[in-house]
Amino acid sequence: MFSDHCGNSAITLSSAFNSSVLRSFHYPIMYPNDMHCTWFVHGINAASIRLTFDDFFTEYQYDYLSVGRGNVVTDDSKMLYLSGKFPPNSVTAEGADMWIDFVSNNFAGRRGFQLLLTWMDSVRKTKTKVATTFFVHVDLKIL
Ligand SMILES: [Ca+2]
Repeated sequence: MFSDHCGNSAITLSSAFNSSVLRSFHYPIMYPNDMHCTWFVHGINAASIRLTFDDFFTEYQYDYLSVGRGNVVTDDSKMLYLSGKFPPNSVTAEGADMWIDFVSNNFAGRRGFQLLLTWMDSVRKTKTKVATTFFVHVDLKIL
């Protein structure tokens, strides 16, 4: 497993830096085989964290993205388990923490994903300063 392709596993959002982009390694070029990446998103004083799918394409039934609430990866906290190319528009985890986990198997990649992570101060209210002025790119690079 190539966890060294995953970039920084901790992604912090705050009212000043309230959104972040998470891309799969090499996006939009095919991600490698045998990857296992886990990212933990924490929003300082956030009421919820929203993940929006800008783009998503993984090998159907073999390469999976999981998303859950909280800061521990468990089946109980899992909210989404996705492969292929038809994600929902977004998923929102109540609370200040969300985890994201990606696993690819030993053959055949796809272009991967680009996800927008947004800090929210209530369950359905997004702060307005998202994305343009305060934009943090989390580009996944070999450490
Ligand atoms: Ca695969």
